[in-house]
Formats: sequence, C-alpha cells, structure tokens
Amino acid sequence: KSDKEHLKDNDKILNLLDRRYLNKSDPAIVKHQVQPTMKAAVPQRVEIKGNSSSARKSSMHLVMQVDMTQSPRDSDAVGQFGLAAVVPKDKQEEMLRRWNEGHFNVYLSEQIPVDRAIPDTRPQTCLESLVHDDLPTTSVIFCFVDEVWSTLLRSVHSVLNRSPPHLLKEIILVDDFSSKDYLKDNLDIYMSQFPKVRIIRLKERQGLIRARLAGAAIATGKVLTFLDSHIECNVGWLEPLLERVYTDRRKVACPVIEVISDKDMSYVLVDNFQRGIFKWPLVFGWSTLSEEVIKRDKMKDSDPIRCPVMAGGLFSIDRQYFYELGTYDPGLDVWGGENMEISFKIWMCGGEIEIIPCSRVGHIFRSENPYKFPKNKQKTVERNLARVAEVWLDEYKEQFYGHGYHHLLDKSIDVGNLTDQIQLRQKLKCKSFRWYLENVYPEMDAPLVRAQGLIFNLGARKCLALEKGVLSFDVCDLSKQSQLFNHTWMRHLQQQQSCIGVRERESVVLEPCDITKPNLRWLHKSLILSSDLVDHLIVEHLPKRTCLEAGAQTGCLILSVCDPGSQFQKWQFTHYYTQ
Ligand code: LR7
Ligand code: MN
Repeated sequence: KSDKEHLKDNDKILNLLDRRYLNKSDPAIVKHQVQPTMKAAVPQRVEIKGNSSSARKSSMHLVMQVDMTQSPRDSDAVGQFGLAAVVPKDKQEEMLRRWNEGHFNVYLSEQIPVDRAIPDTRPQTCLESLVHDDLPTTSVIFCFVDEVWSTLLRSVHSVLNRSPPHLLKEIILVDDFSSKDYLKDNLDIYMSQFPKVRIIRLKERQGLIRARLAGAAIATGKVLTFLDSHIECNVGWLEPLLERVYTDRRKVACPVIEVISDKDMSYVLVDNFQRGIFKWPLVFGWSTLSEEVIKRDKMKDSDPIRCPVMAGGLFSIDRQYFYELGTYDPGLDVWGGENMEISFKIWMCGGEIEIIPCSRVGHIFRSENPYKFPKNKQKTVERNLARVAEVWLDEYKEQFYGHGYHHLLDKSIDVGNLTDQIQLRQKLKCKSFRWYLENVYPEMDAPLVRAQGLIFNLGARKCLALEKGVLSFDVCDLSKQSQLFNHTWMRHLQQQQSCIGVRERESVVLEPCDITKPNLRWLHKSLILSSDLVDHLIVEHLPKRTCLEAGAQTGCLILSVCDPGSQFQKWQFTHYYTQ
C-alpha cells in the first residue's frame, strides 16, 4: 500500500479513539521520579575497525549489564529480587477474595514494589554480545482491559527502568474501554510523572488486535514493541531485540517469555532452546529444539531461535514493515488467533520470526481471562481462527476444520469479509502454506488426508471400486485407479471430485465433494473400544448410529444400524496417516 493508503487505514483505526483523552495524555511536567539508588552502568564502547564482519560500519557496545533496580530501594520488601512471596495467615481470605480481579495473586502483587529487582536470567554468553550504537528507537505499546493496577504499573516501570532512555521513544498505553475507575483519572495522574508515557482510550471495547493497531497508529518510534500489560522486562531486554530488527528490518524479534508465578509472584526462568510452534487446530505451544539440531548448528544458548509461530504478546517489529505487511487483520475480534495470523503472514511474505535469548521478559500466565468477552469466548476464537485458516492455509485448511471444527462449516457461521485479506496476500506475493510447512516448520505432521488407498471390506473380502459412476466390489488391486480412495480431513470418502454420501437416511449415493455438506462425512473408527482402531464407517450426521455395510448378497453398498459384530461393516484402508 502507498503511504497515503496507510494513513487512510490509520484514520479508520484512530476513529476508534475516545478523543476526549487525546490531549490529556500529552507530556506533562515531571513531578517526582522514582529515585534510583544506583546509576545504570555506562555501556562500554567498542570500536569496530577495518573489515569487520558486521554489515554496518558503525561502532558497537555491550548491552547494559546492570540496571538501577539491581540494587533496589527496599531490599527487604515482599517479592524483592523476584523471590516467592508469602501471604500471611490472616490475609489468606483477602487473598482469595481478590484473586478474581486478575486471576492471579492480586493481593501479593500489591505488596510487591512496582520497581522490584528480578534475577538477571540471561545466558552467560550474552555478556559478550555487542549491539550497534545507532540502534533505532522504539515505541512500546501496552494494550489492556481492566488490568490490575499494581501489575500495570510494574510493567511500565520495568520498561522505564530497564530500557536505555535514548532508545525508548515513548510508552503508549491503550485502554481498551476498561470499566475500572482507577484506570481513568488515577492512571492519568500517576503517569503524568513520566513524560514518555502516553495514554489513549478506546470509546468502545475493540479487543486486543484493534487496540494494538490504535497504539501503532499514533506511535512515532522506528520500531514497534508490543507487550502484555502484566509483565516485567528484565535487564538489557531491549537492545538485543532492536539489534535484530536493525540488522534486517524483516526480522521480527521476540524475547524469551519467562514466568511470573500467578500464585507467589516469583520470577521463574525457563529452559533454553524453546521455540513457538503450533499443532492442529492452530493451537500454540512451546517445543524444545532437539539435541541433534543444537549440535548440528553448533548453537550457543544465546543464538536467535527461528520460530514457526510466535506466542503473540511480546515482540518488536519495524514500524514501516508492520504496515507493509498490512498489520493485523483488523477483522479479528477480542482475543486469539492473531498470533497465528501475523506469524503466517510474516514467514510467507518474506519475513522471519526469532526468539532472542539475550532478551528476557517475565509474564504472568493466568488460568482464565480476567475480563469478559463481549460475545462467547469459544465462538470468538473459533471465528478468528477460521478467518486465519481461510486466508492463509490453502489446501491445509481442511486439516484445521478436520480437527474438531467441522461445525464452523455447517452452521455457515459468518467469518466476515475476507476480500481485503486475500487481496493483500496476492499483492505481497506471499508464498504458499505448503512452502511454509516445508521450509519453516518441516517437523510438522501435516498429511493432506487421514487415510488413503484401497478400502478393504472384512466381510466381503473385496475392495470398494468406483467405475463409470457406480460403486461396486472388486478383487483388490492397488494398480487400479478405480479402487483408490482418500479419507480426507473433511471425513470424505473421496475419489477425485466424487464423494460417497447418504441420501434420505437410507441410500448410499455419489455426489460432487462439498466440504459444507454434512451428509458426505464419515467417521472411521471402531465401535467397541474408544481406542483408535479403525474399522467401522459411521455416517456422521445421523442421530442414530448408522454404518456403511457391504451387502452380503447384492454386492453393493447399504446402510444399516451399526453392529460391532458385523464383519460386513468393517473397513480397512491400506494406509493410515494418523492414529
Ligand atoms: O479485549 C481485550 N483487550 C485487551 O486490551 C483482551 C485483551 N486485552 C489485552 C490484555 O489486557 C493483555 O494486556 O491484551 C493483552 C493480552 O491478553 P491476555 O494477557 O489475556 O492474553 P494471554 O497472555 O492469555 O494470551 C496470549 O495470546 C493472546 C492471543 O490473542 C495474545 O497474543 C497475548 O498477547 C498472548 N500473550 C503472550 O504471548 C504472553 C505469553 C503467553 C503464552 C504462551
Ligand atoms: Mn497475557
């Protein structure tokens, strides 16, 4: 898109803002500052001379090694140094009562200093890593809805205290229409001591995706850094992220996400060599790199780790590149799926996602969302994922729907208009999902069908054949095209464009395949055990269990009440790709 078009998009996003608050947040006079007890160590300069291997000629320096909270104001405070905090017996009740305000130990969080020290968990090798002197500036964007006061403050303080001032252009707080009073005037007053903090408020609940976009729309830093609003940035967290973006603007850099315990608020370091992955149906997860890969690539624990997908909440991206990529799909609502969307988009359209082990940020993982979804949570997330699948997964979208999301096709749920997203993908000339799987995530198990080959009937002791539009049985022969079928992710029994289906509850028919039609879907599993033994073919959409049967006399296909003992109802493919 041209710059003009970007501006138009941004205007749309800015219209979501509650303009009453826009000027209020402008830099105010510094009233009082949190008193540092120790100055940040002056970064040591290192001149890069002659033919350095570095692509750029500018000089480099070591990353900040100490921050002012390393030696905190109150070393005896609760939770200081990231240690576990204990709730006194007489406060247990209060603790439990307040838990649901944030679905973590809100009581303890309040006792802990907003600028507590946490252990520096960077691997040893990070001590030697250099960053350029002329790194780009960043705008840090926090969006939140009804965030707990103490954690929001601790998040902001951790950025202010542990980011080199010249790299931190601003901190943008985007209030996604919170209902809590303390997030209104009190927040404005508190933050007015920090000229770099800007607050914007949305006039309606938009969800984290459009809230982040509103923050991005007013950001002025060269790099956008998105963070969740219940985090603590660790020492030297920022420079390694910016360094990566600086070396290549198409690199999207994520910190290692460490754990702030929801129970005792302790800072827990996580294992090395973790990367972000997904499983069907687009479920995010972590996976440790294998020993072989680490050995093969001679990886140090400080080396960037390529990630098929990012967790979603914490990353730095070149601002202009973010807009070139078309930002997020603004049609995604509230929460969920946007991490898949941006990850596929980045990789398939020429970028890269990396975890940078020298950058570490703690995050409070909560068992439940502490805010309400305007509509049902499951439906919201499903709809978001369906948008992502429709735009990015190509032929693999059947795998998504096939892993428990068939119903999204049936009820013809409204995923909204996708034209812009599909056009964007074409305009950016993004690669296929198959390319992504082969090149970025080859470990992913992604067979295009569930089972394939001959379909052998145990009673008839013959194989199913489809000749001239008629189904029959024949002596099994792998070389005959007419006997080769797929059991697809849409649970179709399919040969080319033809699918075996059920009409009027009783007859077996052939129809053109159509993923939206439930009468073409067959469950393939054993009736007796709940294990994954494959034998019966059960009509999926009928309320009473109805099975596909080889008619003993007639030699054709019939439908019968499922019977675990009937051999004529048992079917076996020659090849199964999944259990
Ligand atoms: O409607 C909303 N409006 C908001 O502003 C809903 C949420 N939000 C804010 C919220 O206050 C928070 O600051 O958005 C941020 C993220 O929401 P969380 O903290 O409830 O999300 P999460 O930590 O449970 O989930 C992860 O997945 C989300 C999927 O949409 C987002 O990408 C989150 O940013 C992401 N968090 C992380 O990546 C941190 C590590 C978790 C893991 C794995
Ligand atoms: Mn979170």
